[in-house]
Amino acid sequence: MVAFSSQVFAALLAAGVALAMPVEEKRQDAGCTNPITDKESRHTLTNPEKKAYLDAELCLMSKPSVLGLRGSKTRFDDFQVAHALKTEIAHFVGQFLPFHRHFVAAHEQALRKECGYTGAQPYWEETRDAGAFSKSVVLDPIYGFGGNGVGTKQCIQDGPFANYTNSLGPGYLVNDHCIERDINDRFSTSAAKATVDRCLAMDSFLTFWPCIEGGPHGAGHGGIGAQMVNPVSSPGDPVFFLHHAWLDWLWAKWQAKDPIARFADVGGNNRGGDWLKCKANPSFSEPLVVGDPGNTTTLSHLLYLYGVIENRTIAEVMDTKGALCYVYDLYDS
Ligand SMILES: *[C@@H]1O[C@H](CO)[C@@H](O)[C@H](O)[C@H]1NC(C)=O
Ligand SMILES: *[C@@H]1O[C@H](CO)[C@@H](O)[C@H](O)[C@H]1NC(C)=O
Ligand SMILES: *[C@@H]1O[C@H](CO)[C@@H](O)[C@H](O)[C@H]1NC(C)=O
Ligand SMILES: [Cu+2]
Repeated sequence: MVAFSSQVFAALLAAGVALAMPVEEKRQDAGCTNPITDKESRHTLTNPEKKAYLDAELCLMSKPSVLGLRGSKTRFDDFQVAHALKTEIAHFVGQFLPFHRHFVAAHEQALRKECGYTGAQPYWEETRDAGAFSKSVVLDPIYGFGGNGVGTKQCIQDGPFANYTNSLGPGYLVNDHCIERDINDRFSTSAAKATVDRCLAMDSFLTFWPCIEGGPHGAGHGGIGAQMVNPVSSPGDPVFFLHHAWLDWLWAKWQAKDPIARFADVGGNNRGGDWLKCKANPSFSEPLVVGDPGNTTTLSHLLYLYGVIENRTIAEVMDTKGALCYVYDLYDS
Protein backbone atom coordinates (compact mmCIF):
# COMPACT_ATOMS: atom_id res chain seq x y z
CA MET A 1 0.00 0.00 0.00
CA VAL A 2 1.61 3.20 -1.09
CA ALA A 3 0.09 6.57 -0.73
CA PHE A 4 1.96 8.70 -3.12
CA SER A 5 1.21 12.21 -4.16
CA SER A 6 3.06 14.38 -6.61
CA GLN A 7 3.74 16.76 -3.73
CA VAL A 8 5.45 14.01 -1.78
CA PHE A 9 7.39 13.07 -4.84
CA ALA A 10 8.44 16.64 -5.51
CA ALA A 11 9.53 16.97 -1.90
CA LEU A 12 11.57 13.81 -2.12
CA LEU A 13 13.19 14.97 -5.31
CA ALA A 14 13.97 18.32 -3.79
CA ALA A 15 15.53 16.57 -0.85
CA GLY A 16 17.67 14.57 -3.23
CA VAL A 17 16.21 11.27 -2.13
CA ALA A 18 16.57 8.73 -4.89
CA LEU A 19 13.38 6.79 -5.38
CA ALA A 20 14.04 3.22 -6.20
CA MET A 21 12.33 1.58 -9.13
CA PRO A 22 9.49 -0.64 -8.06
CA VAL A 23 10.00 -4.20 -8.98
CA GLU A 24 7.77 -6.93 -10.15
CA GLU A 25 8.33 -10.31 -8.62
CA LYS A 26 8.48 -12.73 -11.43
CA ARG A 27 9.34 -16.37 -11.67
CA GLN A 28 9.85 -18.67 -14.55
CA ASP A 29 8.56 -21.81 -12.90
CA ALA A 30 7.75 -24.39 -15.54
CA GLY A 31 4.04 -25.08 -15.36
CA CYS A 32 3.69 -22.33 -12.78
CA THR A 33 3.10 -25.01 -10.20
CA ASN A 34 3.34 -22.85 -7.16
CA PRO A 35 2.33 -19.28 -7.89
CA ILE A 36 0.29 -18.76 -4.74
CA THR A 37 3.13 -19.30 -2.35
CA ASP A 38 5.55 -17.15 -4.31
CA LYS A 39 6.63 -14.21 -2.32
CA GLU A 40 5.00 -11.39 -4.10
CA SER A 41 5.42 -8.41 -1.88
CA ARG A 42 6.44 -5.26 -3.57
CA HIS A 43 9.81 -3.86 -2.81
CA THR A 44 12.01 -1.36 -4.50
CA LEU A 45 15.13 -2.29 -6.37
CA THR A 46 18.38 -1.76 -4.59
CA ASN A 47 21.23 -0.27 -6.54
CA PRO A 48 22.91 -3.68 -6.98
CA GLU A 49 19.58 -5.06 -8.26
CA LYS A 50 19.28 -2.22 -10.75
CA LYS A 51 22.84 -2.83 -11.86
CA ALA A 52 22.17 -6.53 -12.31
CA TYR A 53 19.31 -5.78 -14.69
CA LEU A 54 21.33 -3.20 -16.64
CA ASP A 55 24.30 -5.58 -16.83
CA ALA A 56 22.07 -8.36 -18.15
CA GLU A 57 20.82 -5.99 -20.85
CA LEU A 58 24.42 -5.16 -21.78
CA CYS A 59 25.04 -8.90 -21.99
CA LEU A 60 22.17 -9.30 -24.49
CA MET A 61 23.62 -6.40 -26.44
CA SER A 62 26.98 -8.14 -26.58
CA LYS A 63 25.63 -11.41 -27.98
CA PRO A 64 25.14 -12.04 -31.69
CA SER A 65 21.67 -12.17 -33.18
CA VAL A 66 20.08 -15.59 -33.16
CA LEU A 67 17.10 -14.79 -35.37
CA GLY A 68 19.23 -13.19 -38.07
CA LEU A 69 16.22 -11.27 -39.26
CA ARG A 70 17.02 -8.32 -41.44
CA GLY A 71 18.72 -5.53 -39.56
CA SER A 72 19.38 -7.57 -36.44
CA LYS A 73 23.01 -7.79 -35.34
CA THR A 74 22.72 -8.56 -31.65
CA ARG A 75 20.47 -10.57 -29.39
CA PHE A 76 19.09 -7.28 -28.10
CA ASP A 77 18.29 -6.28 -31.69
CA ASP A 78 16.33 -9.50 -32.16
CA PHE A 79 13.59 -8.09 -29.95
CA GLN A 80 13.59 -4.77 -31.74
CA VAL A 81 13.25 -6.51 -35.10
CA ALA A 82 10.52 -8.86 -33.91
CA HIS A 83 8.59 -5.82 -32.67
CA ALA A 84 9.14 -3.99 -35.96
CA LEU A 85 7.82 -6.91 -37.96
CA LYS A 86 4.70 -7.01 -35.83
CA THR A 87 4.11 -3.29 -35.45
CA GLU A 88 1.19 -3.06 -37.82
CA ILE A 89 -0.81 -5.74 -36.08
CA ALA A 90 0.28 -5.04 -32.51
CA HIS A 91 -0.81 -1.42 -31.99
CA PHE A 92 -4.28 0.10 -31.98
CA VAL A 93 -5.62 -3.44 -32.18
CA GLY A 94 -7.06 -5.90 -29.68
CA GLN A 95 -3.76 -7.71 -29.10
CA PHE A 96 -1.95 -4.56 -28.01
CA LEU A 97 -1.80 -5.51 -24.33
CA PRO A 98 -1.40 -9.32 -24.77
CA PHE A 99 1.23 -8.83 -27.48
CA HIS A 100 3.33 -6.56 -25.29
CA ARG A 101 2.91 -8.82 -22.25
CA HIS A 102 4.30 -11.68 -24.30
CA PHE A 103 7.00 -9.44 -25.75
CA VAL A 104 8.28 -8.17 -22.37
CA ALA A 105 8.24 -11.76 -21.09
CA ALA A 106 10.27 -12.90 -24.11
CA HIS A 107 12.93 -10.29 -23.45
CA GLU A 108 13.03 -11.16 -19.77
CA GLN A 109 13.33 -14.84 -20.56
CA ALA A 110 16.39 -14.09 -22.71
CA LEU A 111 17.94 -12.08 -19.87
CA ARG A 112 17.51 -15.10 -17.64
CA LYS A 113 18.38 -17.96 -19.93
CA GLU A 114 21.14 -16.32 -21.91
CA CYS A 115 22.57 -13.78 -19.51
CA GLY A 116 22.12 -15.39 -16.11
CA TYR A 117 19.76 -12.72 -14.81
CA THR A 118 18.07 -13.82 -11.60
CA GLY A 119 16.16 -10.72 -10.57
CA ALA A 120 12.68 -9.56 -11.40
CA GLN A 121 11.51 -7.64 -14.43
CA PRO A 122 11.44 -4.04 -13.23
CA TYR A 123 8.70 -1.70 -14.26
CA TRP A 124 8.68 2.04 -14.22
CA GLU A 125 5.65 3.37 -12.46
CA GLU A 126 5.60 6.49 -14.56
CA THR A 127 2.85 8.14 -12.54
CA ARG A 128 5.57 8.97 -10.03
CA ASP A 129 7.40 10.95 -12.68
CA ALA A 130 4.47 12.35 -14.65
CA GLY A 131 5.38 15.79 -15.92
CA ALA A 132 8.97 15.37 -14.79
CA PHE A 133 10.52 12.51 -16.72
CA SER A 134 13.69 14.52 -17.14
CA LYS A 135 14.29 14.23 -13.40
CA SER A 136 13.44 10.55 -13.08
CA VAL A 137 15.75 8.27 -11.17
CA VAL A 138 15.09 5.71 -13.93
CA LEU A 139 17.34 7.84 -16.11
CA ASP A 140 20.18 7.88 -13.60
CA PRO A 141 23.57 7.69 -15.32
CA ILE A 142 24.92 4.94 -13.05
CA TYR A 143 21.97 2.92 -11.77
CA GLY A 144 19.55 3.79 -14.53
CA PHE A 145 19.21 4.06 -18.27
CA GLY A 146 21.13 7.29 -18.75
CA GLY A 147 19.73 10.68 -19.55
CA ASN A 148 18.61 12.75 -22.48
CA GLY A 149 19.97 12.86 -25.99
CA VAL A 150 22.14 15.78 -27.02
CA GLY A 151 22.68 17.73 -30.22
CA THR A 152 21.12 17.24 -33.61
CA LYS A 153 21.62 13.48 -33.46
CA GLN A 154 19.95 13.29 -30.02
CA CYS A 155 22.38 10.58 -28.89
CA ILE A 156 22.29 9.69 -25.21
CA GLN A 157 25.56 10.68 -23.57
CA ASP A 158 25.71 8.76 -20.35
CA GLY A 159 24.51 5.62 -18.67
CA PRO A 160 25.36 2.04 -19.56
CA PHE A 161 23.94 2.20 -23.09
CA ALA A 162 25.61 5.41 -24.25
CA ASN A 163 27.79 3.64 -26.78
CA TYR A 164 25.36 1.06 -28.08
CA THR A 165 24.84 1.07 -31.82
CA ASN A 166 21.28 0.27 -32.84
CA SER A 167 21.14 -1.32 -36.23
CA LEU A 168 17.45 -0.76 -36.87
CA GLY A 169 15.50 2.44 -37.09
CA PRO A 170 14.13 4.92 -37.18
CA GLY A 171 11.11 2.92 -38.25
CA TYR A 172 11.90 0.08 -40.62
CA LEU A 173 15.21 1.49 -41.80
CA VAL A 174 18.25 -0.70 -41.39
CA ASN A 175 20.69 1.88 -40.27
CA ASP A 176 23.41 2.16 -37.61
CA HIS A 177 22.68 4.87 -35.07
CA CYS A 178 22.97 5.68 -31.39
CA ILE A 179 20.14 5.37 -28.88
CA GLU A 180 18.35 8.68 -29.23
CA ARG A 181 16.19 10.51 -26.72
CA ASP A 182 14.35 13.80 -26.72
CA ILE A 183 12.69 13.99 -23.33
CA ASN A 184 9.46 15.94 -23.21
CA ASP A 185 8.13 16.54 -19.71
CA ARG A 186 4.85 17.90 -21.04
CA PHE A 187 4.06 14.70 -22.93
CA SER A 188 4.89 12.68 -19.83
CA THR A 189 1.97 14.29 -17.99
CA SER A 190 -0.41 11.70 -19.46
CA ALA A 191 1.13 9.22 -17.03
CA ALA A 192 -0.62 11.21 -14.27
CA LYS A 193 -2.61 9.40 -11.63
CA ALA A 194 -5.89 10.95 -12.80
CA THR A 195 -5.36 9.58 -16.31
CA VAL A 196 -4.37 6.15 -15.07
CA ASP A 197 -7.29 6.03 -12.63
CA ARG A 198 -9.73 6.94 -15.38
CA CYS A 199 -8.51 3.92 -17.36
CA LEU A 200 -8.62 1.62 -14.34
CA ALA A 201 -12.26 2.58 -13.84
CA MET A 202 -13.28 1.36 -17.29
CA ASP A 203 -15.59 -1.61 -17.18
CA SER A 204 -14.61 -3.58 -20.24
CA PHE A 205 -11.50 -4.49 -22.18
CA LEU A 206 -12.89 -2.60 -25.16
CA THR A 207 -12.77 0.66 -23.22
CA PHE A 208 -9.80 -0.12 -20.94
CA TRP A 209 -7.30 -1.05 -23.65
CA PRO A 210 -7.70 2.09 -25.84
CA CYS A 211 -7.61 4.24 -22.70
CA ILE A 212 -4.26 2.71 -21.71
CA GLU A 213 -2.87 2.76 -25.22
CA GLY A 214 -3.77 6.37 -25.79
CA GLY A 215 -2.89 7.89 -22.42
CA PRO A 216 -0.32 6.10 -20.24
CA HIS A 217 1.22 4.32 -23.23
CA GLY A 218 1.63 7.61 -25.03
CA ALA A 219 3.19 9.17 -21.95
CA GLY A 220 6.16 6.81 -21.85
CA HIS A 221 6.81 6.95 -25.56
CA GLY A 222 6.24 10.67 -25.99
CA GLY A 223 7.88 11.60 -22.71
CA ILE A 224 11.15 9.84 -23.60
CA GLY A 225 10.93 10.82 -27.25
CA ALA A 226 13.09 10.22 -30.32
CA GLN A 227 13.66 6.47 -30.63
CA MET A 228 10.95 5.72 -28.08
CA VAL A 229 8.32 7.67 -29.95
CA ASN A 230 8.73 5.54 -33.07
CA PRO A 231 6.03 2.86 -33.06
CA VAL A 232 8.22 0.47 -35.05
CA SER A 233 11.74 0.75 -33.62
CA SER A 234 11.05 1.94 -30.05
CA PRO A 235 12.38 -1.25 -28.36
CA GLY A 236 15.83 -0.03 -29.46
CA ASP A 237 15.76 2.04 -26.27
CA PRO A 238 16.02 -0.47 -23.41
CA VAL A 239 13.77 1.69 -21.24
CA PHE A 240 10.96 0.44 -23.52
CA PHE A 241 10.76 -2.76 -21.48
CA LEU A 242 10.23 -0.91 -18.18
CA HIS A 243 7.58 1.25 -19.81
CA HIS A 244 5.65 -1.69 -21.19
CA ALA A 245 6.03 -3.66 -17.97
CA TRP A 246 4.25 -0.75 -16.24
CA LEU A 247 1.36 -0.95 -18.72
CA ASP A 248 1.29 -4.68 -18.07
CA TRP A 249 1.08 -4.04 -14.34
CA LEU A 250 -1.84 -1.68 -14.96
CA TRP A 251 -3.58 -4.33 -17.03
CA ALA A 252 -3.00 -6.90 -14.27
CA LYS A 253 -4.43 -4.43 -11.73
CA TRP A 254 -7.50 -3.91 -13.87
CA GLN A 255 -7.93 -7.66 -14.37
CA ALA A 256 -7.66 -8.31 -10.65
CA LYS A 257 -10.75 -6.19 -9.94
CA ASP A 258 -12.92 -8.87 -11.55
CA PRO A 259 -10.64 -11.77 -12.39
CA ILE A 260 -13.16 -14.34 -13.58
CA ALA A 261 -14.63 -12.03 -16.18
CA ARG A 262 -11.48 -10.12 -17.03
CA PHE A 263 -9.15 -13.08 -17.52
CA ALA A 264 -11.46 -13.88 -20.44
CA ASP A 265 -12.17 -10.35 -21.62
CA VAL A 266 -10.43 -9.49 -24.86
CA GLY A 267 -11.69 -8.06 -28.13
CA GLY A 268 -11.17 -5.32 -30.63
CA ASN A 269 -10.07 -5.35 -34.22
CA ASN A 270 -7.08 -7.31 -35.52
CA ARG A 271 -6.14 -4.69 -38.01
CA GLY A 272 -6.22 -0.98 -37.64
CA GLY A 273 -7.25 1.52 -40.23
CA ASP A 274 -4.56 3.33 -42.08
CA TRP A 275 -3.10 5.12 -39.08
CA LEU A 276 0.31 3.59 -39.63
CA LYS A 277 1.91 4.96 -42.73
CA CYS A 278 5.41 3.89 -41.88
CA LYS A 279 5.60 0.64 -43.77
CA ALA A 280 8.40 2.26 -45.66
CA ASN A 281 10.36 -0.88 -46.38
CA PRO A 282 8.62 -3.37 -48.63
CA SER A 283 10.96 -6.16 -47.55
CA PHE A 284 9.08 -6.26 -44.28
CA SER A 285 6.16 -8.33 -45.44
CA GLU A 286 2.75 -7.86 -43.96
CA PRO A 287 2.46 -10.00 -40.84
CA LEU A 288 -0.21 -12.65 -40.67
CA VAL A 289 -2.99 -12.69 -38.16
CA VAL A 290 -3.37 -16.30 -37.04
CA GLY A 291 -5.93 -17.94 -34.80
CA ASP A 292 -8.93 -15.70 -35.16
CA PRO A 293 -11.78 -16.31 -37.52
CA GLY A 294 -11.91 -12.71 -38.70
CA ASN A 295 -11.02 -9.13 -37.90
CA THR A 296 -11.90 -9.49 -34.23
CA THR A 297 -9.33 -10.43 -31.59
CA THR A 298 -10.29 -13.51 -29.60
CA LEU A 299 -8.67 -15.65 -26.92
CA SER A 300 -7.45 -18.06 -29.62
CA HIS A 301 -5.40 -15.36 -31.33
CA LEU A 302 -1.81 -16.56 -31.80
CA LEU A 303 0.99 -14.52 -30.26
CA TYR A 304 3.91 -15.23 -32.53
CA LEU A 305 7.31 -13.58 -32.10
CA TYR A 306 9.50 -15.17 -34.75
CA GLY A 307 10.86 -17.69 -32.29
CA VAL A 308 12.28 -15.34 -29.63
CA ILE A 309 9.81 -17.09 -27.31
CA GLU A 310 7.33 -19.91 -27.77
CA ASN A 311 4.09 -19.20 -29.55
CA ARG A 312 1.21 -18.60 -27.20
CA THR A 313 -2.43 -17.89 -27.58
CA ILE A 314 -3.88 -14.82 -25.96
CA ALA A 315 -5.78 -17.18 -23.65
CA GLU A 316 -2.47 -18.43 -22.29
CA VAL A 317 -1.24 -14.99 -21.24
CA MET A 318 -4.46 -13.53 -19.86
CA ASP A 319 -3.50 -14.51 -16.33
CA THR A 320 0.15 -13.71 -15.55
CA LYS A 321 0.13 -16.78 -13.30
CA GLY A 322 -0.45 -18.99 -16.34
CA ALA A 323 2.14 -19.93 -18.94
CA LEU A 324 4.29 -16.87 -18.29
CA CYS A 325 4.18 -17.45 -14.55
CA TYR A 326 4.75 -14.23 -12.72
CA VAL A 327 2.86 -12.13 -10.27
CA TYR A 328 2.71 -8.49 -9.34
CA ASP A 329 1.95 -6.76 -6.12
CA LEU A 330 -1.08 -4.80 -7.24
CA TYR A 331 -0.80 -2.03 -4.67
CA ASP A 332 -2.74 1.19 -5.01
CA SER A 333 -0.68 4.07 -6.14
C1 LIG B 1 31.46 5.34 -24.28
O1 LIG B 1 32.58 5.73 -25.06
C2 LIG B 1 33.29 6.84 -24.49
C3 LIG B 1 34.36 7.25 -25.47
O2 LIG B 1 35.11 6.13 -25.89
C4 LIG B 1 33.83 6.43 -23.13
O3 LIG B 1 34.48 7.53 -22.53
C5 LIG B 1 32.66 5.98 -22.24
O4 LIG B 1 33.15 5.49 -21.03
C6 LIG B 1 31.85 4.90 -22.91
N1 LIG B 1 30.67 4.65 -22.09
C7 LIG B 1 30.22 3.43 -21.82
C8 LIG B 1 29.02 3.35 -20.95
O5 LIG B 1 30.76 2.42 -22.24
C1 LIG C 1 -10.72 -4.28 -39.12
O1 LIG C 1 -11.43 -3.40 -38.26
C2 LIG C 1 -10.88 -2.09 -38.16
C3 LIG C 1 -11.64 -1.33 -37.09
O2 LIG C 1 -12.99 -1.39 -37.31
C4 LIG C 1 -10.95 -1.41 -39.52
O3 LIG C 1 -10.39 -0.13 -39.45
C5 LIG C 1 -10.17 -2.25 -40.53
O4 LIG C 1 -10.28 -1.69 -41.82
C6 LIG C 1 -10.68 -3.70 -40.54
N1 LIG C 1 -9.81 -4.48 -41.38
C7 LIG C 1 -10.25 -5.45 -42.15
C8 LIG C 1 -9.22 -6.16 -42.96
O5 LIG C 1 -11.44 -5.74 -42.22
C1 LIG D 1 4.47 -20.38 -34.40
O1 LIG D 1 3.54 -19.73 -35.22
C2 LIG D 1 4.02 -19.44 -36.52
C3 LIG D 1 3.00 -18.57 -37.24
O2 LIG D 1 1.80 -19.27 -37.39
C4 LIG D 1 4.33 -20.74 -37.24
O3 LIG D 1 4.86 -20.45 -38.53
C5 LIG D 1 5.36 -21.52 -36.44
O4 LIG D 1 5.59 -22.76 -37.04
C6 LIG D 1 4.86 -21.71 -35.00
N1 LIG D 1 5.94 -22.32 -34.23
C7 LIG D 1 5.77 -23.42 -33.55
C8 LIG D 1 6.97 -23.95 -32.83
O5 LIG D 1 4.70 -23.98 -33.49
CU1 LIG E 1 4.86 -1.85 -29.30
